[in-house]
Amino acid sequence: MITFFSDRHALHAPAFEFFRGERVPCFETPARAGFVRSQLLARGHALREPEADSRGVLALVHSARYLAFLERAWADWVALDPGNAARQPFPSVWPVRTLRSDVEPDNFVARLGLYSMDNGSPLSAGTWEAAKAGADAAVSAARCLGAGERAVFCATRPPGHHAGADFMGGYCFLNNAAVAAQAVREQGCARVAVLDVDYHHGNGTQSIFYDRPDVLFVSLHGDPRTEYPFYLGHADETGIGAGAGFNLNLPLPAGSPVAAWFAALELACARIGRHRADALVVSLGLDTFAGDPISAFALQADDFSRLGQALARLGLPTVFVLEGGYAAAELGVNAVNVIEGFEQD
Ligand code: Q9C
Ligand code: ZN
Repeated sequence: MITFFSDRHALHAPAFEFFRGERVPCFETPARAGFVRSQLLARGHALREPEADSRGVLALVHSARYLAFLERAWADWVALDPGNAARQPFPSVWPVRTLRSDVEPDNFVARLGLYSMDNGSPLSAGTWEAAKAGADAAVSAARCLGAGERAVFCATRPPGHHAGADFMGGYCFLNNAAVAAQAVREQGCARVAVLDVDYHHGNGTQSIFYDRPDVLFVSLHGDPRTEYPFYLGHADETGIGAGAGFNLNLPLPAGSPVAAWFAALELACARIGRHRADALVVSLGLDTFAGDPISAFALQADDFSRLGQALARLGLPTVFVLEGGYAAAELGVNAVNVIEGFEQD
């Protein structure tokens, strides 16, 4: 399978995130991509540098003012104080209900809050470059499908599915899966399905396509009543306006057994089949693994092969986009198991 990988991912390397009021080392690290890369190479998969420029598609998925903020964010942070080059910015104020989000403040931390859903998406000097490389991979992958490829894997980080049209969140900045889906649409596919199998609901992807019938969004995830992102991902969210009926959430209780997860996957695949999609984008989160440090599903390494096989049976040109997964060494094995399971079927 064609696999896109850019070393530019490593430019996104914040040191800390917040957990229970304390600063802890980031879970979403450059080492994650290193484990995926070395497992791909060890099992004979060649890597390609993304060649597309995603700017045109990014403008269709994200707001202009969010993109402008993100591209300049680190420079603006350091311009406040040269000492900030060694500090991480975090938001501390957000425009929740009754506050205005239409006027962009001048204050940097206020703007960071405007464009963030949480304080859990740490920025570093190269965040824009790394995230942009991921979006470039997503567009490159869509072009491969346009050229007749059966499947492409974007082995990218940071992840993307929590990022909405105008906000970052959950370690995500640019929504690579949404970029891939939109780019596949630009390739002439009338109907696209996005299947999100990350442990966490893909709130950003859902919200980007919520009013659209051309992109079906289906997600399997930990119940948001107890799991991040908490404020979206319930079963009664089915789409709005022209998009009514084109959103399917399959939340499962934290701690659900593997059999329940695969039963939900079967429902997801049946819905995708009914969409008569021309292409599939998979938000490939691997934090459903039993050993994941921040999640609570129970998949084992060979379950990821089974996932790849089930996805292949949909018979669709497919873009895989890496999302979460924090059991670092096993991340590589599990990712390549999905890819090889898909190729085997
Ligand atoms: N410090 C993705 O998997 N909460 N994002 C973490 C532990 C946020 C996960 C709590 C989890 C976000 C792409
Ligand atoms: Zn996740």
